[in-house]
Amino acid sequence: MGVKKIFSGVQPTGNLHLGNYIGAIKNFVDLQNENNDCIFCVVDLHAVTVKQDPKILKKNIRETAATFLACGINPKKSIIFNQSSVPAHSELSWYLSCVARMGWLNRMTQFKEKAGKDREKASVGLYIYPVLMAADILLYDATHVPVGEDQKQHLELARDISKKFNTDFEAPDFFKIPEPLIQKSFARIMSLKDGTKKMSKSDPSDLSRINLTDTDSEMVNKIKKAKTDTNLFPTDTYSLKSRPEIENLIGIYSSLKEKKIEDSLNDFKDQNFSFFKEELSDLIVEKISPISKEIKKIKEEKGYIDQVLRDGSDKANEISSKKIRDIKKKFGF
Ligand code: AQP
Repeated sequence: MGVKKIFSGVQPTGNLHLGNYIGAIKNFVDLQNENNDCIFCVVDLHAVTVKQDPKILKKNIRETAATFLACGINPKKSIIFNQSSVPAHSELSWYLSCVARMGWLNRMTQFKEKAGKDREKASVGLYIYPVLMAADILLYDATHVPVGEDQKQHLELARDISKKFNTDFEAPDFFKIPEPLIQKSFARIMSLKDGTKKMSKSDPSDLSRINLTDTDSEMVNKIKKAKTDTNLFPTDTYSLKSRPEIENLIGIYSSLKEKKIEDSLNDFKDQNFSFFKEELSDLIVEKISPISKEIKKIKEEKGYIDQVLRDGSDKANEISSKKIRDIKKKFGF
């Protein structure tokens, strides 16, 4: 297969965690190293769809960029920038919100989950979040978008918007129809405290997630306290269906070991959970500790993160301003 044009983003809404790493960033690095054209964005405009403290947001934008770099995204190979430094994202989002239909947005389950019961009080931005996401992707003619499973519906919407624009303006192929790249297994890492909820930056309990900035002892402690049950260690994948916390821990182990679930279960045959948890925390420390140390080092390099973001936004502005010029012509502006 030829070179793919990749776009993906991460919100600077707090410490990135093992779910972001396994579900998204690990995949970003692989795609980059397969020599695809990659753009990775710190999506700060998405972050402000819910209220943010400006000082904390500023820190989180730099921290997210540092995490990209520490995980292996190389600014010499990929474009790394923050969304608010490229005005074309907001501009295209407006044009596309005139193409997208209310009925399509009404179906978005993430809005329903995030807005909760008090939907009337949710920001309009939260409601049209998927339109901004479509703009992010279509602006760069991305052909493939690596995301966690939770973003699949938003990507389908981006495809629908792209098709409708191309039809409405009689411009077949003007926007690409982007393909989601969702990992077949381990696409959704769950909370360490509740196997039915996804691991999330905004979960009030820090024990629910492994942050990529955690120290070794914090990681070990969180795995020690991770919820399990009193039954014996599972021997087959079928029994995992009714044991979400166990399924999640074995999923994390298998993903980091790059093994099939069946083979991981075999590794721990006749063992107890405390032995498994020790092996799992050793593995997490082995994989995440170098990232955590690298994040710290990058943050101490004065001016480095700002320089990377500046260079990235120069490149992103150059590509996106050309596309905006063509889009404006289509509208008759
Ligand atoms: N638990 C997860 N398992 C697998 N993939 C995940 N992703 C997020 N959580 C998991 C994937 O990471 C990428 C970046 O996500 P994001 O930070 O932009 O948004 P999010 O999905 O809203 O992440 P959080 O942690 O749940 O943030 P908050 O709490 O702020 O809403 C995406 O590709 C996502 O699929």
